[in-house]
Amino acid sequence: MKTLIIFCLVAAVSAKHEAYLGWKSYYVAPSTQDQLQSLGGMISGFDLDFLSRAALNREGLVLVKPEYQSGFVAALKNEGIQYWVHAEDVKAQLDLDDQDAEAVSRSTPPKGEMAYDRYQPLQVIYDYIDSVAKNYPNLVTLVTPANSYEGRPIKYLKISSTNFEDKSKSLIFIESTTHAREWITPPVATFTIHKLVENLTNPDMLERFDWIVLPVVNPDGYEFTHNSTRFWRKTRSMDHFDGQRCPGVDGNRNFDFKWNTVGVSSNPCGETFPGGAPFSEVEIRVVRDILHENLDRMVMYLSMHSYGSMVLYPWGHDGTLSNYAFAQQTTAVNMVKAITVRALPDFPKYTIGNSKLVIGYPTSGSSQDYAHYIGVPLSFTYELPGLGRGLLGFHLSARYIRQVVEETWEGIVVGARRAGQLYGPSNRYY
Ligand code: 0X9
Ligand code: ZN
Repeated sequence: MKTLIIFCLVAAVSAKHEAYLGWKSYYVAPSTQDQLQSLGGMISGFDLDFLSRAALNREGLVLVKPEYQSGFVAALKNEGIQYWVHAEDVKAQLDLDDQDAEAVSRSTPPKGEMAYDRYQPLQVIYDYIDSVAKNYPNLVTLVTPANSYEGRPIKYLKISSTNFEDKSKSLIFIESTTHAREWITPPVATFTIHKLVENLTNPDMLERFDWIVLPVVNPDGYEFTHNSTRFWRKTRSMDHFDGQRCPGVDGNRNFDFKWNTVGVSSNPCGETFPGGAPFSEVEIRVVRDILHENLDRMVMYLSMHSYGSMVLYPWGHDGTLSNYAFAQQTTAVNMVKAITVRALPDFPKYTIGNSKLVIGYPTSGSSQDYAHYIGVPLSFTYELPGLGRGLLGFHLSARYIRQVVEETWEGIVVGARRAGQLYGPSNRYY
């Protein structure tokens, strides 16, 4: 009996991440704008899945399925794009990552508390949100506007020292985990809540601003990455047929701005499938509704993603700049300066700029562009720090979570101040 149990345990461990048998991951380092663009052009042909976006002289990390590896390598050679193998065996690397995570921490925080020494499952995040709302009723309102496709509640917090009643205050909206696998993003959101409610070291953040923080836009996908497929990116909706049934829509292609025009996959099984219609996804309608309901006071919107150490701004579909680009650029520079003061020396430096120009490929239907299009003056996509040369594994090791959330908070504070100065009540010139 004992032998049988041990056998079953071993079998269960080795069966994990089986979907990635034979997959490889590559670092790719384009060194000219032409190379960056041709790399972008290879995405659909080789069904590339970028875990970390490449930029000029900034290597990206890309997952490649077995059937495309030789063609992809040949195309890189043909274009003269520098590359090297990151993991010969993606499944084996994922197993190693799991061991690393275990080595950092095995403990679950007490119910209602948050810890930053491991990536937390959805329930821990939700227990934390619930308990903050319960313990600080004068500052925090919990909102559950809808359930996800699979029926999980989508929860966000409204944080305000004046119960959202002082309409002269500016408002900042932060959301994360549209992309399920980007596990460093919910800790950044919960740490923001912590710094606004439980550990207010920057009181002007509450005196001058109201906040909306939505830590998990895509709870179904997030659970799926924990329980089944580590690199799941999309939602889990099942509304789309294409001969075969493929679940999921890329939430960051589902907004109604230039929807389904560029930088999308028309194949429902593709990673950047934009859905059957704009706002087809209930999770994305929640983000849309928050934007519209608070538009008159919203001075800054931050959409948290990973990886790449980048702060990006509109327009993503064609690389042109909006009239607010100078303010976006200077705000991003200020945020990044504040982050850099606190950053670890061996982490990649942040890159700032227009999203298409920085990552070399267009995106349509993104939240960043939609928010700006409807009138939020400062709208940014953060690609949080993660992998870089010398950092192994597939996601930021849990030992760096605290570092990233703390440094990112410094950027948020500076960004909020700048947003208030530029577009706050006494200075609304938009
Ligand atoms: O492709 C995306 O949606 C973002 N990168 S990620 O690796 N997190 O998937 C980048 C989006 C940048 N472009 C716009 N926001 N328009
Ligand atoms: Zn993302």
